[in-house]
Amino acid sequence: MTLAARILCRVVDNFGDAGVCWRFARQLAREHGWRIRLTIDRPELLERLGARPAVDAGRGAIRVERWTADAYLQQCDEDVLVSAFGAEAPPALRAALAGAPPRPLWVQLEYLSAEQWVRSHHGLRSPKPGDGAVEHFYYPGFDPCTGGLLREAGLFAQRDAFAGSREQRSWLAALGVPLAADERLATLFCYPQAPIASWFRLLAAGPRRWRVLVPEGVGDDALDAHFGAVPAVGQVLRDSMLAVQRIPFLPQDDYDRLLWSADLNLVRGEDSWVRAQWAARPFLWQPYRQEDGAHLRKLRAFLHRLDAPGEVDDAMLGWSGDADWPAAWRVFDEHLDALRPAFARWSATLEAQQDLCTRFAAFCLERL
Ligand code: TRH
Repeated sequence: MTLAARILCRVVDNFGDAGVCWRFARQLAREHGWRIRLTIDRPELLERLGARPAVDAGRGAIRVERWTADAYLQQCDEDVLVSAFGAEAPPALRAALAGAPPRPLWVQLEYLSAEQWVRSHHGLRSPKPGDGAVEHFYYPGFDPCTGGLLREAGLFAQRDAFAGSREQRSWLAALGVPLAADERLATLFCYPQAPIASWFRLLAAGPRRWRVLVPEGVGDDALDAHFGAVPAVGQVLRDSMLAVQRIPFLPQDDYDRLLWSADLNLVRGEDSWVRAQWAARPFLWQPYRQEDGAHLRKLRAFLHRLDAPGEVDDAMLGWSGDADWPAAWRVFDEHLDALRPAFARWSATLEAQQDLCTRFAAFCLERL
């Protein structure tokens, strides 16, 4: 049975909230035939991510609408109401959930974490004391007891056909990126707290040649500090063994292609983190910084699951300011080729599990 869902998304910061909601909407429509109404306060972000609601919906349908005044959000005619990342239903819509009507099923889509507690919280229902409305908690995660990870059907086959292909070479050439046997390629998507300046110094000193691709809007202060300039798109700045190339912020599907092309991906937040795992190549993840240090707990929980060699742990902790970064980088860099199989194995382990949208569709059908 195909369903209809309304997804509420309020962008807290950056691209992740919109990025995850768009991916989720697209896959439910395309692969499960759902009719989706995505109500989002900053729909212009979807355009930057390359979203094409009219053509991307496959056998389903996607309508994107701007969340303007709360007043027009009075009721939900769909089967499922998704509050993404804590997006509160406005008062009139919230009142319509009182007494837990059979429809809509009200689901809180939560942030991704590798922590153990996610297993016991996923799927819980919580009746509201005031009016009997019932919310259901859906936690993405890394094992079968959680809500899973967003992964489109056929993604790995696309990746494997692309990597090393002629198409890849011409795609990179169109982006202005040469592939050279004696130069490693990295992509850099991080928060400003990362030790970017220190990394540039380390890379410049060698011993290997690296080309670092930096999307617009990332690392501007560090670029300015190291090179005395913030490069324009397409520009390449050099310092000894290091070349830094500014690239445009790409549509999501092209960003995947980029991750499938690099020797190392530096990613952040939630969605780019997952995409780097699907690339089956070495990556360093920087979690979104939280004042109480919760981001480091999340990082450690993930490293525990990844169970990779110690140099991976040290490098990720160093990149997030919780280990000696220069020392960790030197070791990581030296062992990069040997570390690659560990990342490929991790990707394959996760592939063996059902993806988030398949689990989500079953979760809703069981409860409706
Ligand atoms: O943008 P982010 O920092 O978003 C974060 C996280 O979601 C975090 O969990 C949340 O708490 C915080 O915002 C408020 O990082 P994330 O999650 O990786 O999202 C980036 C999106 O941008 C992702 O969908 C990939 C996409 N992207 C492109 O499409 N093209 C690009 O060139 C790049 C660099 C990213």
